[in-house]
Amino acid sequence: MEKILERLKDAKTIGIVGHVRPDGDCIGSCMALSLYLKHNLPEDRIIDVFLEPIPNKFLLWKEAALVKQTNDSHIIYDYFIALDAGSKDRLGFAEVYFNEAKTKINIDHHISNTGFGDINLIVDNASSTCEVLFNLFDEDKIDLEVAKALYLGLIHDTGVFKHSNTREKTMNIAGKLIAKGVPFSKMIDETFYQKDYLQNRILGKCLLESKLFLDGKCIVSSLEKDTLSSYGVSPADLDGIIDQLRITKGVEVAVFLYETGHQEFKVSLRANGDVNVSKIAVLFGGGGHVKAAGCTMEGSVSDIINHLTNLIEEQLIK
Ligand SMILES: [Mn+2]
Repeated sequence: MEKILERLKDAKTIGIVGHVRPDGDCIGSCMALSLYLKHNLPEDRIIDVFLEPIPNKFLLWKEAALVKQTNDSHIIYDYFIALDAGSKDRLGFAEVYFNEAKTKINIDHHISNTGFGDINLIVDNASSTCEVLFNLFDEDKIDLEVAKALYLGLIHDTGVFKHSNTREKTMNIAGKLIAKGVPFSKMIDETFYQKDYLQNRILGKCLLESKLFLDGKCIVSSLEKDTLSSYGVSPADLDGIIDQLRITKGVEVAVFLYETGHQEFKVSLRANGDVNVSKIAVLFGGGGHVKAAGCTMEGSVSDIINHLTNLIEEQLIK
């Protein structure tokens, strides 16, 4: 597998794709690999990146403006590389290029990866796809722009080195990237923690109006459609609200719901203790992980909360 980059040296055309609704690791790994190849291969090579629109906060490289968002050109790539995508259907509009490419490469860290490439490099104990890429690269050839991209993936997939996927190796890599001059304080603030004014206002409203249930072991907050429009926010502005609810002292389960259609709610669940929230989400056609799951539910806010708190209570008293 270390020979992957060796093989790419002979390629005339290389395509790179991440997954739909790209996150920090997806964008970081696509930018890292494309810039690394561009900076280390002869200039006549065609290296294209395909991604859905990149959120403004992740536009950290001038080359991000060259990322392609359509599949209307007809080109069969020598190599097409999928990054951070657990299955082929996650590739979105660029899947057609992947399917037609002469050699398909799949690099990822999801344990559930289906191995859909001709060549697959799945490192399921790596914190991020960026960590996998770091190990493929020649350290001396990693310049500041590539280092920034790799660092972005590390901080986003580890929740800034907080999640359990953070290993000693992850921190060692982060240290090496910092030594390359990555502006880490600024990147962490501006890509991870920063909220705009509207996002802060809606977070404040959710916290102010949150309610405790089950002797303070469960916290719930909800937003109806009218509120979303009167505050001028969209679902993307609600990221992080559930995490703020979850860290309330004494809380075992946090629930956040917002209305997506008439009496239809998107529900997020987070657990601190032993409650398996995935089990609850699955009952309503959703899913996720033991401590973080989601589903869509119908009914009034009070009915949904009743339903959920009953199920949470059942697990709490076991
Ligand atoms: Mn990832």
